[in-house]
Amino acid sequence: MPAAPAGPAARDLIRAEALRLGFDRVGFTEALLPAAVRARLDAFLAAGMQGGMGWLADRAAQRAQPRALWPEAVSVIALGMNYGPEEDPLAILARRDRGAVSVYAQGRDYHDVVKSRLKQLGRWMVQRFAGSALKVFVDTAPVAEKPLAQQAGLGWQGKHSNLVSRSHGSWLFLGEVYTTLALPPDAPERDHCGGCHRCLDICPTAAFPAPYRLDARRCISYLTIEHKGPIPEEFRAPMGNRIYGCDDCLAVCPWNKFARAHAEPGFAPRAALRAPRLAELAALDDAGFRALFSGSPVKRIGRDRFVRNVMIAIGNSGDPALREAAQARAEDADPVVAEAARWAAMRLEARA
Ligand code: B12
Ligand code: SF4
Ligand code: SF4
Repeated sequence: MPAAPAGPAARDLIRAEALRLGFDRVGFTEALLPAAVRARLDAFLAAGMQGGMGWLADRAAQRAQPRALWPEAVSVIALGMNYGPEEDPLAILARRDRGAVSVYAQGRDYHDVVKSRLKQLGRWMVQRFAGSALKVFVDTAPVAEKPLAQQAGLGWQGKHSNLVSRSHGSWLFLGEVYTTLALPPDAPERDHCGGCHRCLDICPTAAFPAPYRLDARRCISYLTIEHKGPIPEEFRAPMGNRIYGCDDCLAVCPWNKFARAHAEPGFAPRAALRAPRLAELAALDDAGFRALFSGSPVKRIGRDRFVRNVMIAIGNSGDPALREAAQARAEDADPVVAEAARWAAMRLEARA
C-alpha cells in the first residue's frame, strides 16, 4: 500500500484525539530504527541475558525494525500513559509480614486499559483518514517500544534501561500505532541522566552489568514474573518481600519529582493488593488465586509461581509467626512451591 499522505495538520488532530482519549504523552517518528537497536538486542541475546524469555530471540528482526514486522508501516505514533503512584512505592518493603506487589500490577491489567484506548484511537484514525491502515501494539508484540518512544520524543532510555520522561519520570506505560500515514516526526529526546547512578546503586540483585544494560536473569521483576522453576539461592534473600515485580530502580529516579499521580480509574490500586498479608496469600489455592487476581496482570503467572514467591518472602520475613504458613505448604502438590516452603520454614526455624 503506498504511503497515505498526511502532514502537520493530521499530526495535530491525532495528538489532540489521543490526549482526549486519556494518553498523557504522544510523539511521532518514522517507522525506522537505527542499526544500533538491533546490535544491542543481539548483544543482549548473545550474552544470554534474556534467560528463559526465548520469545525475545524468536522475532528479533521484527522487534528491532518496524518494517520487518509490517512492511507497509510508514510512521509510528508512540503513546505514553501515566501510572504514577499516589504513595512511596518503596515504603512497603519495610513491612516484612506483607507482600510487595509492584505499582504497575496493583490496578487493572494495563494491557487491557492501554489496548482499549489504542483501539479507540485506531478506529477514529481509520474513519478520519480514509484509505490509511494501521496496527496497534502494547507490550506483547515484537516491537522495540522504548527506542521508538525515545525517537518520538517521549523520553530517553535511562541507565536502568526504562524510558524516563521529563514530565512523568519513570511512570509511563508505552503503546504504539504503526500507520501508513506519512506524519512529520517529532524531535527525539536526548539523555538527561548525566552523572546520576541512583538506579544502578539501589538494585538489590546487582542486575546492571553496566549503565544502560540489564541482565534480566538477575532482575527481581524477571525472577518473580517470568522465571519458571525454583528461584536461584543467591537471589532469595535480596528479593525481600517483593512477590510480583520490583520498582526500586524506577522509584529512586530524581526525574520523578516532576511526576504526578495517575488520573486513570483503571490504575487505582486494589485495596487487597496494596499491602497483602503473606499469611493469607500463602493459603491461596487455584480458585482463590483466580478470584483474587481476576483482571489483574498477576493472574497470568498462575497460582504456583505466585505462591512460590510468597514462600520466599515468608522466608525473608524474620517473623517466626509465619513459620506455620510455610510449613503448611511443605508438601504442596507443586514441587517448586514445596521446596520454597521448606526453605522458608528452615530459615524461620533458624531465627526462632
Ligand atoms: C522483556 C521485557 C522485560 C524484561 C527485560 C527488561 C529489559 N530491560 O529488557 C523484564 C521481565 C526484566 C522486565 C522488567 C520490567 N519491565 Co518490562 N518489558 C519487556 C519488553 C516486553 C521487551 C523489552 C526488550 O526488548 N528488552 C530487550 C533489551 C535488549 O532491550 P532494552 O530494554 O531496550 O535494553 C537495551 C538498552 O538499554 C540498550 N541501550 C540503550 N541505550 C544505551 C546506551 C548505551 C551506551 C548502551 C551501551 C546500551 C544502551 O542496551 C540494552 C541491552 O543490554 C517491553 C515491551 C516491549 N515490547 O518493548 C516491556 C517494558 C520495557 N517493561 C516495562 C515495565 C514497566 C517493566 C518493569 C518496570 C515492571 C516492574 N515494575 O517489575 C520492570 C523494569 C525492569 C528494568 N529495569 O528494566 C515497560 C517500561 C515502560 C517504560 N517507561 O520504559 C515496557 C515498555 C512495557 C510497556 N508497554 O509499558 N521487562
Ligand atoms: S526492577 Fe529491581 S531487580 Fe530489576 S533492575 Fe530494577 S532494581 Fe534491579
Ligand atoms: S536514576 Fe539517574 S541514572 Fe537512573 S534513569 Fe534516573 S536519572 Fe538516569
